[in-house]
Amino acid sequence: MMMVRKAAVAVVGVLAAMLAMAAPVSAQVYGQPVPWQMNFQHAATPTMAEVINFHTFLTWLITAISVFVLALLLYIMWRFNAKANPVPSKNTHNTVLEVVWTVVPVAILVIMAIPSFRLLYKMDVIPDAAKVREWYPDVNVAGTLDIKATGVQWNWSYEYPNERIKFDAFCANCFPGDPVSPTSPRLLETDNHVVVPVNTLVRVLLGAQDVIHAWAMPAFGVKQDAVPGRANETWFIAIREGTFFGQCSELCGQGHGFMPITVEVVSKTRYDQWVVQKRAEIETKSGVKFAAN
Ligand SMILES: [Cu+2]
Repeated sequence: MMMVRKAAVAVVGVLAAMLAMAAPVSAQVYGQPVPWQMNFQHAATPTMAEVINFHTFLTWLITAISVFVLALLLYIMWRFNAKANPVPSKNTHNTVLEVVWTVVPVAILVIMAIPSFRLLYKMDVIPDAAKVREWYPDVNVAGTLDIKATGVQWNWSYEYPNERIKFDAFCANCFPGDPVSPTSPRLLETDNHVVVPVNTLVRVLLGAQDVIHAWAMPAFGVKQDAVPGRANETWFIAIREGTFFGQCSELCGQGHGFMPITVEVVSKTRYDQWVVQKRAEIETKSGVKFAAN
């Protein structure tokens, strides 16, 4: 009896933990992996919301297919075993059946391919604000921002060309003794955050200084290679404020695990303050004043 009670408590505990993982997150979102996580991180962009929906759709589809195949197998074991069916059929062909088992899987693949290619297209093409509104009518596009990210062995360098801001982002807690906290997870926190305003179409131009890196941000549904000598691009529009963590996702050498990406999504007001602050920082460091514009 005691064992049963213990098992029941364990099951309830696991279910509660799973529910807690699925529960909506607080206002201050930290897009980062959690222990025992089984699903994606919460979507912070409409693209990621679409990726999650597509994944859910595929999961149901493959579950239905697996259950159907299992049912067929069980039926055959029950109906056509040597005892139940002592005289086996001598049939070798059945044209109708063969057409069905070819056409139905092809139809299923087409059903999967259409939303898949539609989503891939949206992720690949850099849209303008009007296009984003057309794709995601619920999203309020407040403006655009261009960022240049360069992969370097082993850190990311960022440039905001229109704001004339430039900085490097190194891992802030990759090494023994570095400070780690729940809001500053190990191997994910950088000393300089990429700060972007919420509801803004951010276009990211990607390059690399030495070898291939990849700029990946799971909560944004973004993963794009940064290739030396080649300009790649990607985009996102974050619709939730918070701090989000990603990593270089192309094996780039021994320091590959130590070049995380931290993106802070803030209000437009806070972003404008950050730009002023960052420029002042750059002026102090370089001793050169920005020309008034
Ligand atoms: Cu890497």
